[in-house]
Amino acid sequence: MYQVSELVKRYIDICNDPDALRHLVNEAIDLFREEWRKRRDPFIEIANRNRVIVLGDIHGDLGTELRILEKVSVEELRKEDTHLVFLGDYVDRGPNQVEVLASVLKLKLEFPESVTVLRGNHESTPDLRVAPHDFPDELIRRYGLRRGNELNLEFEKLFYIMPLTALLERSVLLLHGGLPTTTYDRAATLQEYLGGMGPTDKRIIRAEILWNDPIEREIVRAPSPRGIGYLFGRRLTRWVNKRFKIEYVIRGHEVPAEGYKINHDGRVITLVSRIGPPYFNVKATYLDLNLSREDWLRNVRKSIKVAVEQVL
Ligand SMILES: [Mn+2]
Repeated sequence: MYQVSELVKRYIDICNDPDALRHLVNEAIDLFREEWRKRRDPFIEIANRNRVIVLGDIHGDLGTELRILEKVSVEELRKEDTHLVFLGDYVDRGPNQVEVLASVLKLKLEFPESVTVLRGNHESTPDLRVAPHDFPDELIRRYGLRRGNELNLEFEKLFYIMPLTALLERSVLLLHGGLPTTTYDRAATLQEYLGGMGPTDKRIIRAEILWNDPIEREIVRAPSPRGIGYLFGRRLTRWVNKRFKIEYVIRGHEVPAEGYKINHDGRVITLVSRIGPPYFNVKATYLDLNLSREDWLRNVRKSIKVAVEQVL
């Protein structure tokens, strides 16, 4: 009986071997591609689990990742009793960005039915660039110019096909940034809302899911200070709730000082699962849902747990 954190500590050795790392990325590409092929919906469905753990942005903070994964046993994942959801932003800004991304991919490959790895806006591709983006520089620093650049191209291929959304028990939507606005009032199904009704929709929706943030105004959307995506308002969240029976949206993307924040009458929950510069949050959190309880849906907010607390 051992914990997932122990497994991760063994996994990260792979980061010292660029060939093994490249092999891992290619295996992950094959797996994501296969999953897209089998899936009809734009979202990943997660159902019939006793426990679901959700992590927000990690940004290279391996220490916090380990603190969270030491609460989960390997056995739980193996039995498909527990499901792990990662909300994206594995890389940039942190000391162990390669380790964090590699460990998450290894977990996905080892337990494909028990792990969901969503894309964040820092899983950047040439058509959707994030700045500052120090991941390519980190790859060059560690593996040299030629190998670093080769690896970066492989990672970009992977980022293109990473999934964007997951749906838990048909009532909790998991994504990195926020609810898309472009199919508001047009989509009749959640498939149309998240997958779009044409190729133009698809591109815009992808950017919105990765970049949007909630705002406490009675609107659908407003321009975002990020220069990409939108701020989505209470009216949009209410519409999504009424039309698609989505009770909660769990997302990362922002770094609340207390490790989490609540918007839109409790329906939008932001988690951050990292600590340290360049941010000033004093707590890192994660969500630990006990779905074997009949009232789990009413206790989502109470299922936010503190992983690390900064002692000043
Ligand atoms: Mn982000």
